[in-house]
Amino acid sequence: MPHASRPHHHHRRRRVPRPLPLVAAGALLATAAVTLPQLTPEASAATTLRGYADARGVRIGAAVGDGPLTSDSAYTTVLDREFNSVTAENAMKWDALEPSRGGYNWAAADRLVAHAAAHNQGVRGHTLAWYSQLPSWLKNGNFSAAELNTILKKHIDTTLGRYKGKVYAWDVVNETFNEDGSMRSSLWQDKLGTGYIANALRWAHAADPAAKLYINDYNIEADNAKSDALYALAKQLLAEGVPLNGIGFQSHFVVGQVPSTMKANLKRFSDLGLEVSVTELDIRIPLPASAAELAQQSADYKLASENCLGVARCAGVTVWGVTDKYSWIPGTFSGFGAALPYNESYAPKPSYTGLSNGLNPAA
Ligand code: G2I
Repeated sequence: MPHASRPHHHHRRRRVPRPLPLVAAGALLATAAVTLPQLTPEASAATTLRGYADARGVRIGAAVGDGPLTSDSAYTTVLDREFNSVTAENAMKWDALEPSRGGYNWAAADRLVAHAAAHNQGVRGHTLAWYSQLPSWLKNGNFSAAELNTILKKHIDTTLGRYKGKVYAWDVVNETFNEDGSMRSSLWQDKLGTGYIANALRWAHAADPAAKLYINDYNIEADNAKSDALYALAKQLLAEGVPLNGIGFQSHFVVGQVPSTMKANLKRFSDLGLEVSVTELDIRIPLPASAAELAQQSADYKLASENCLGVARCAGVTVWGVTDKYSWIPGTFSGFGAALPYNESYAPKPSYTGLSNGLNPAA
């Protein structure tokens, strides 16, 4: 079976028939001759984030840290109830997978992939060729261009080979542009030139032909110099027959600042025939967050998710974490936080409702 980016196929494999949406079940109640599906726990899950996403055939994902995954059952309860997709927040980055040359550490990545399989969740793979979180043997190895090509191909072959059929989409390259649209300096760019992107996509396609292959970046949600440069690159790669399937819009926003051009910008990529996904959504607030800011954040979550889901080839939305308890924001943006749909005690915030309404076309 081809490996689909959308979750329908999971449902076909379910033992329990997929419950009808509650509205439809209510309509059926009126016609007494029809046997209702059993009200399984999944039926009440219709009003969860994943219930709405499943009903639309799209992904609602969360970035998952290995720490909370292995130590916090309140965390996994919410993760498994609300999300039909997971992304490793760090466990599939190069420094995590191959800390010493040839010395692989798959444990945390394997745990997440196994968890996802057990909870009927898809996995987004993150990430293969990036400037950051490279192991020091690679960063400081002074490799020639030929050696780096071999190393990158081996990394892609090994990683995609291990998870073949278990990862529905890969962020093959991550964060390749400067804000002005020029190519960002990185180990790959500096030694191999921009051609490494096409090579990485081709190698990834050969290693797992069913996985959707993405270029992922931040500050490309608006129509701006950076997204223009990415658009030109994407168009060129497609014209050259390079297996590029999608663009990931990270969407690390500040409250009240979802770009007004976001939907039109995603649409122009979708119109190229590419999938578009929001891959790392969070919306940070200066602390302490006021009620007005939390309400604005809720509207922002709704708008950001609708900006993607309202575009033809939107595959889904992933939030960069589940709860404010583990978010990367306070550690990086001093004085900011409260960026996610759940607070530190796992109470849903107004932003949960905003995201839920964004996923639910009837809201
Ligand atoms: O920076 C936010 C995201 C931007 N887009 C790419 C994503 O991969 C990136 O994720 C963040 C993680 O959320 C952080 O958790 O990437 C950071 C590193 O670039 C992650 O932080 C790192 C810490 O800096 C390290 O000190 C730590 O060892 O997490 C590592 C693992 O816990």
